[in-house]
Amino acid sequence: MAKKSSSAPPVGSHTGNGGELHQTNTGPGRLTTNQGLPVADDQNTLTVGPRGPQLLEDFILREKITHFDHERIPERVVHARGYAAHGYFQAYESHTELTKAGFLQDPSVKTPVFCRFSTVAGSAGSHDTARDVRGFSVKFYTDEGNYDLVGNNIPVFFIHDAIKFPDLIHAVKPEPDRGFPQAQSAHDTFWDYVSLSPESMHMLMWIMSDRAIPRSFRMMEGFGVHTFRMVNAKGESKFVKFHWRPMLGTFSLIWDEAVKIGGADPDFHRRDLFNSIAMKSFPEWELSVQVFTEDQANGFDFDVLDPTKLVPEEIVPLTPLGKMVLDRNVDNFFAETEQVAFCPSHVVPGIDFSNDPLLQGRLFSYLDTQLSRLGSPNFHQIPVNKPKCPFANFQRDGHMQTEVPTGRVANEPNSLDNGVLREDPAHGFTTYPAQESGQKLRIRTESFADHYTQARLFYVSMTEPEKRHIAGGFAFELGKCVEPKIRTRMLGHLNLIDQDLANKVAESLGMTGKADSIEPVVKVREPNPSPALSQYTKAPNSLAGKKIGLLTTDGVDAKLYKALMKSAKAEKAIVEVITPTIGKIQTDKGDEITPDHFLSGAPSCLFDVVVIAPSSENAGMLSSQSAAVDFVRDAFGHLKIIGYIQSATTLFDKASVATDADEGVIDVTGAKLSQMIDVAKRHRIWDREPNVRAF
Ligand code: HDD
Repeated sequence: MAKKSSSAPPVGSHTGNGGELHQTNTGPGRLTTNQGLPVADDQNTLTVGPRGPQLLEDFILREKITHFDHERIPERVVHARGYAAHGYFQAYESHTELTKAGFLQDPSVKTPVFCRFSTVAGSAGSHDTARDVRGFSVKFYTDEGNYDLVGNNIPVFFIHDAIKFPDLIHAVKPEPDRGFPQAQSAHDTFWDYVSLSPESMHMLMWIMSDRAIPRSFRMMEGFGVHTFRMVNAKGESKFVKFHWRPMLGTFSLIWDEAVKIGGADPDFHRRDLFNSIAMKSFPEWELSVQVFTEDQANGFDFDVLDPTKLVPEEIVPLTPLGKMVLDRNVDNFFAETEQVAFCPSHVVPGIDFSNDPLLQGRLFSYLDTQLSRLGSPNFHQIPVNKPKCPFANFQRDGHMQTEVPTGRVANEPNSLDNGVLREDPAHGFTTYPAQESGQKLRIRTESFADHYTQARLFYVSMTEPEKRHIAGGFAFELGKCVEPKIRTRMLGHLNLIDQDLANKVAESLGMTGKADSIEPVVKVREPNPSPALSQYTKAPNSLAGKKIGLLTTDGVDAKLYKALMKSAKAEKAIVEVITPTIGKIQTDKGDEITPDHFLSGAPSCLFDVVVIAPSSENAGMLSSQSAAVDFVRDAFGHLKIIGYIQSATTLFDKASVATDADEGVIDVTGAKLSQMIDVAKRHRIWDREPNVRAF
């Protein structure tokens, strides 16, 4: 007889629990098959003799492997990589005059929300810091049904009309013959397509700007993009544009930093969101709307139905509605984040659509895509998608029906079930009765024809560093295009947007004077700058939510360590300790510190601010590590505020960073630490940039 090898001890029950949201491993319990049969041995298959063939009879093996074989569902065709959390939304006050939407009436009510952030182009396993638009989707579980606000972190879109969406996405996704590049717009098919679609110019300016490489989901704005309607109880309607503003302020990465983070921590954004919520540092956003009437809209020099245009806040300021707080991480990534299904067609009474042709196409696409992605018209029964208010109708059956509807009747009207389910004209959703008439046409309206003025508006509203980064973004991406004709075409468009920008990009590419001549359909106008478009003009002077990396060694100065921890806490920032080895270190006073990272796994790009403070005994050892040299050099190149103590000077010499290089390199000995904390609130030393990255 073969000796039976030991099977793993029971680790917990994982039982179906009748549609409850959370299936949990509830501590020691019995491992069973999906049929509830207790499993005696989950480590060994059934064989004939100890080395003999496996038996087909082994239903335990087959059930386990079959389930595993079918674990994956199709990833989203766009926005495949995302991360989400639960939270709530609370209105500041009643907004009765504006809308009858129930969740905006009572400031004492907290409406549960589920919010998913995403990148667009990359597949589910791509890295977080790709240059891309970020999705910003919020599902409000209101008492009147689920309301989905499915937006982006950029207020405009590439195209006017949903019929172009498959082409746009095919162009940005990996090229179909070779299957690369992954999660990048820096390739020929994308730039060929957009350079042939002048309506993309405004969005391209945003995509090449710092907005496309956010520092954190927590530091990112969100926009509904389209013009929507709000309708009050009297039936009066106004147009609105939705805005989410992060309470921490809007911050971004530097491009070179984003590229390096992609390698050092591909999960940078999701880890950041998860950890912040786990540490109870809950991210918050203010929801606002720009409200305007149809008459006002008719007076604008752009069409509010055109999703490539924004309404400058200087023309229509924001009206704050309330605040969203994300305060709970998901229990299970697949069950919630992967299976959540957002649809712009999920609205509640008081919120309605406009005739924006992109929006109208979206109203079809999302419901449709969920059918193949989630495999059944019953995807609303998946816990994360299920309304939290009661819902009932006579829709029946279908794949994966998990409810058990009772009763003899599945139709209405009927006289057999005592009329239990009936329409409710008083409270039910009614479409705003907008007056519409006209011929059926397949044309592009002339009111959408100005593709350059708002692209220019964006550029002229930027600060100098932001302008530099836009030029750098264009140069980088066009430099990756192999076909020269794509570059010359794009330079032609840039000439129409801003001469200085076009010159900088052409010069960087070594293509001065090589632009195509492009005739705009309508004359480009000179816009008034909109300071609200610049993220750094309105960025708060603050360290809140940021991360300080302390690169140190055994024997670290206990006083400095404690003072740094204290100052960071006061500013709502955190400190993480990086050492050449990951084992515990001791301070010069003998206290133990467990480092958060070891040096080769934690380059300075992962931190907002760095402090370099080795003990004098270990300073030589630290400066012999190339990872430490890179740490300092990169922090300087990424325009970070760098604190140091005298023992770090050899390392600075090796990194060719002068300890008196500029106001951002600061000796933090003693009282000077508070000076560094003050400067660090400025996020970056922008004036350093021309010295480290010639343009
Ligand atoms: Fe879309 C997903 C945002 C235009 C078709 N879109 C998707 C997601 C976001 C957006 C945030 C991810 C939702 C999630 O987290 O699950 N999409 C936008 C914005 C647009 C936009 C702000 C323009 C203003 N989208 C757009 C168009 C179409 C689609 C014009 C098609 C006609 N979008 C989809 C989709 C996706 C999607 C194929 C893929 C996965 C999904 O819906 O659930 O239906």
